[in-house]
Amino acid sequence: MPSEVTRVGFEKLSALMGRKSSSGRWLVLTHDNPDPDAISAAAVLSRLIRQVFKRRVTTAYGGIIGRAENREMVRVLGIQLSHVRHLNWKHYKHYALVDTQPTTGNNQLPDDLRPTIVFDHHPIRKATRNVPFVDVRTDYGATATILAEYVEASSLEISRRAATALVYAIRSETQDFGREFSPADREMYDRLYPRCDTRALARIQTPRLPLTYFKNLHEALESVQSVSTLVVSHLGDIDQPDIVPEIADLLLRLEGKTWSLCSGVHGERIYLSIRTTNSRADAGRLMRRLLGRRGKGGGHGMMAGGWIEFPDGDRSRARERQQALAERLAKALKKNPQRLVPVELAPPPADAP
Ligand SMILES: [Mn+2]
Repeated sequence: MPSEVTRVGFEKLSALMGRKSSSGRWLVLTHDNPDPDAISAAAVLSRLIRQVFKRRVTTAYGGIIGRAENREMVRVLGIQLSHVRHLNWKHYKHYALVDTQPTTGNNQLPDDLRPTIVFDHHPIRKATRNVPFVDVRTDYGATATILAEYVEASSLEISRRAATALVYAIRSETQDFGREFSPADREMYDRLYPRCDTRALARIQTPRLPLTYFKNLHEALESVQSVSTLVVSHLGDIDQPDIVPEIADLLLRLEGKTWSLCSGVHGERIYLSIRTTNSRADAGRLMRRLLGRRGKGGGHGMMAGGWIEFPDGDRSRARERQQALAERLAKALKKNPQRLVPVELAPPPADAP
């Protein structure tokens, strides 16, 4: 059943894992503020390493698992994840990056440590070419699909929990196949869906939401701006960066709009997300252009994320800088930045009688 590419990849991976040099502890690492794609793919790779290749392995992430859906997924499916701040890098002999690559600025792997394995679906980076085992498929909608194919190529049974995690990953990453995906994602989804726990899936998709979620949403709606088909919103201090892409997704659903930008302040950084309905766009490149040298970011054609650091940690002019970034995006999209003006969502209060 697995494709030729996966069959060959799995053989290569098995050969690597069979060598004596692959002994010692492994660390499987997601990108920061991991999404369902990164979480499920990392969990599945760890299971392969542990159960098929018989190596000791820890699954870890950096940042915050912020979205209520993602927290629910980890809780309901019992996914074991460690935060990197509780780990000692020296404790591990090998590192695997999942849904991210070296030098992207969105994972915690120290620059002087070279991963042994990279699984991803973002554009390949120069630094990835020196990695012993690489499977990067930019045409895939989800890294989860690649790892699910590896499980199929192995002797491992896909558990109900793993199937549920992978189905949710493919669904959320491709926005129910409304965004970039390949036939492989669709086929994998169809094979996995009958094996997943649909009640758990429903719970993951409609979790209880903390008050801060409504606070952020309110703030975002109060600060909507627009020029032609671009819609923008800025958030002040946020307690978890994941809210930024969530708002960007929501804004893009506004009728008549084809581009959205959301930004928010967290720690020493401004986080940004760009979304577009244009399937021929290159949002990732646009994001990198926007951020310049002070930031890091990237993405796919229709979605991108990144962050930019405050010079000298000076956060006092955050809003000004957020607005400048929005204006730069407007310009890049050939829209007049001066016409980026607030959108009134409710009529102004009627005059008192
Ligand atoms: Mn992904």
